[in-house]
Amino acid sequence: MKIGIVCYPTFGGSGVVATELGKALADIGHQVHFITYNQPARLDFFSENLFYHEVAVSKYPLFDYAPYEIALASKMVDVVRFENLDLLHVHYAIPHASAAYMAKQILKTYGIHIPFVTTLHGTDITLVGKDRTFKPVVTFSINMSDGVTAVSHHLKKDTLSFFDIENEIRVIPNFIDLKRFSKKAKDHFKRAIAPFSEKILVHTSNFRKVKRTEDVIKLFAIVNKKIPSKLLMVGDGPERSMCEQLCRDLGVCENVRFLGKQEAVEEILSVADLFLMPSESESFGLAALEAMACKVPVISSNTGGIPELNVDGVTGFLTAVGDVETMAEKAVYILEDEERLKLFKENALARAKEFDLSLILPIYESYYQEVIERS
Ligand code: GMT
Repeated sequence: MKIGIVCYPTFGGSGVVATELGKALADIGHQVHFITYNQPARLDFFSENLFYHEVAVSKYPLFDYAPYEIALASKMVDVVRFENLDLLHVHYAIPHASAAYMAKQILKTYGIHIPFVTTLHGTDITLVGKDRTFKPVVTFSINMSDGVTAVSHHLKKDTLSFFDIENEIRVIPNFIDLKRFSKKAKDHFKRAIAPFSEKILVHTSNFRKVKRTEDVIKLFAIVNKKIPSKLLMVGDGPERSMCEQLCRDLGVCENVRFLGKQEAVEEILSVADLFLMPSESESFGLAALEAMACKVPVISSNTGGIPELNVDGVTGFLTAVGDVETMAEKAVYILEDEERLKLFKENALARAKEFDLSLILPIYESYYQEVIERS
């Protein structure tokens, strides 16, 4: 197949999933064309089956807001026409699904029929649940998609409750490439971070409010009083300075390191003993899956799609959003006993294997085929 993929080319989960999916499809012989405003973060190599088409938006003094959606739709029209694509797969409803709908209508005037699949990732739905501004366009573009997928059952349920959806939504969970995400020998790094064999806790995110990064610091401060430990904060975003101040207030600065945005997250996860995800909401929790693939158990909130991934008492623990005391208590329970920690680590990896790319890729492939055949 010749597939066009549209996504946000950033470190965000939806961009990562879209890029990894495109790379995997290219590896098995499909031709994949990425249509984005920047080279996707993990698409930094050459492959004969991978193509990248940049969406450039002109800036004119007249425009307070550059018309990105129109530039994107126009680029989709060009790529579909001149590269003879069979299908477009857009990740994130806003504005990718509505741009795909517009491109599809324009292409009809050239006598070209192109089906498009929309994958919902979470914030595109939950954001609209809170802010109704986008509701008519999102509802329409989901209903006009030739195929719709959601990354968890919880996200599907949320979508059906926020919008009037007539289309079927297929749940295809996110996946992990276990060839890349696996525990690596990084003893020198571990010694540098934790010279006295302290336990290493890790959080990775975009430091937005929804991630509740303050809870990470608060729960670590409790754990740190009981277990010699270090915390690595990976990523960057609006809440970072607040977290740095909180570390100063709670007196844990010397045990917390802010590493900023990192490409090779799997190397950091390779030295970790516990992953922390206290998010307010999370449609799937890809970062937790990445941790589990590197044999790291997860302390998370019991929200959104996380329970479909993290198994309470097996691969980690799930607690109510904001309950930092229980999160800390569960973290100590896992970390204080070496045998128990080992078991949780093995369970985390075993669970991650259920989301291996090799299992999820054929589901996408046959879904594409189904959409092409019926449209
Ligand atoms: O919240 C983020 O980390 C970014 C966001 C995105 O749109 O890229 O992530 C969403 O999509 C990921 C991939 O499907 C999911 O794993 C995240 O849970 C989801 N984020 C939220 O629902 C808050």
